[in-house]
Amino acid sequence: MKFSASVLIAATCVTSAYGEFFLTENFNDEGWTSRWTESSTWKPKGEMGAWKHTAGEWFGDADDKGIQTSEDARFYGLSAKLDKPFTSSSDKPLVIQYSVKHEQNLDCGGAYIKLLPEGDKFDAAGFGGDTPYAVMFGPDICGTSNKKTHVILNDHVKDENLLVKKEVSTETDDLTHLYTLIIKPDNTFQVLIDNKSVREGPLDEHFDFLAEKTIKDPDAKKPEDWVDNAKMLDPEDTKPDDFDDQPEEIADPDAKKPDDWDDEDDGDWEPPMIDNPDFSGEWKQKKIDNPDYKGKWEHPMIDNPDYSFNEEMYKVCKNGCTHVGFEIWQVKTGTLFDDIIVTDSLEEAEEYAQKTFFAKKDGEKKMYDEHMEKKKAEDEEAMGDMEDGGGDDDYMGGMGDMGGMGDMGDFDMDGMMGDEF
Ligand SMILES: [Ca+2]
Repeated sequence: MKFSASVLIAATCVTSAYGEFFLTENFNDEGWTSRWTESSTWKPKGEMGAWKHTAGEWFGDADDKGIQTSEDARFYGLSAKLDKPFTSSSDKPLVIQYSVKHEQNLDCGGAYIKLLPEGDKFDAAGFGGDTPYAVMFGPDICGTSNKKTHVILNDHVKDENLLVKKEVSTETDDLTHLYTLIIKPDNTFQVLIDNKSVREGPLDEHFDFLAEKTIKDPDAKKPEDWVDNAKMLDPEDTKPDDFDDQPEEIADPDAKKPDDWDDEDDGDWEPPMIDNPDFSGEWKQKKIDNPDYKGKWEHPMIDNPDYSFNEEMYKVCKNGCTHVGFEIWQVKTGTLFDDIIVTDSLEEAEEYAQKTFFAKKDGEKKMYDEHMEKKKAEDEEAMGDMEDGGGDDDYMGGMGDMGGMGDMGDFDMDGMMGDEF
C-alpha cells in the first residue's frame, strides 16, 4: 500500500510539543472501520445510508481518503472512541476541528459532528439524534434560508443544550472547508472556518447559560392615571348642524316587484340596495395632540436576585467526553468528512491543519476547476447537439447530468427535523 504524506504524519504525531491529542483521524487507511462503529439499531436498516471510503471526485491527493455519504435521503450514524477521555480543565481549551466537502452542492442535510460524554455507557449501535451530547458543531443546510454552522453546548448545571444566539455562517460551495471550535477556560469561544474567525465572544453573551442580569421590578406598576394616548378627540370639534346624514346605500327607487313574484312561495319582496348618490361620507371628530400625554410607560428594571455568574460554563466535558460521532440526515448525499482532531491545544490544531487541509487545498481547487471546465464543455456540446435536432430524451439526459434534477421529487423535509436536538 502506498502511504501518502498525511498518513505518515498522523502516525508519528502521537505526542506533541504543544498539547495532547484525544483523537486524530485522517481516514487514509482501510483500517478506519475498526476505529469507527456504524449505528445499527438507531433506525431501521433501510433508512440508513452507507459510507464510502474515497478521496471524492476532486482532491489534492488521490491516496488521501475521507468518508463520504453515498445514498440519497438516508440517515448516517457513525462514532469513534477517543484515545483517552477529554475532561475540561481550567488551563487548557477544548478544540474540535474537522473538514467538510459537499461535492453534491448540498441542498438539504446535516454535516455536523458531536462530542459525546457517556464513557462506558455509550451505546455505539444505538447512537443517534437522542444520544446525550456535550457539543454539536458544524454545517447544517436546508433550502435557501437555513444555512448555518451549528454551535450547541451542553450546560451541565441545567443539563440543557444551548444554541448559539447569533447565527454562524457556513460554506456552501463544492470544496473542502475546515471547521474549528475552540472553548476556552476563560469562558469564551471561537468558531473558525478555514482558520478565519466567523464568530467569537463570551459564552454568557452568546448562549443562555445565565439568568438575565436585570428583570422588570415586580413592585413597579403603571399609575392608574398614566395617560399613554398621544392623541385625543378634539372636544371643540362638533358635527355641523347642516351636515347631511345620508345612509351609504338606499333601496333602488326604480326597482319593481316582478309580475311573477309569489309572496307565499318567494316571501316578502324587497327592492335591491344601490349606492346612495347623496352620500357624502361619515362625519368624524378631529383628533388633536393630547396635552396630558406622558409618553409610553417604561417598566423600571432592577438587578435580578437570581443572577449569578458561573465560572464553569466552559466545562462542557466536565465529567469527561469519550466519543465523537456523526448522526445526520441528508437528502442529497456526497458530503465528505476528513481530518478530525480533538485536542487541548490550538497550536496543535493549527499545525494539524497545515499538514492536512492546507496542504491539499490548492491541488483540490485546481482539479475542481479543471473538472468544471470539462463539464461545461461537455454540457455545451450536448446543448449544441440538441439544437441540431436532438429529441426530448436527449434534452432530459443532459439536464440530469447537469444537476440531478430528477431527484427533486424525493425531498422529505419533515423527516429531517425530528432528530436534530
Ligand atoms: Ca484523509
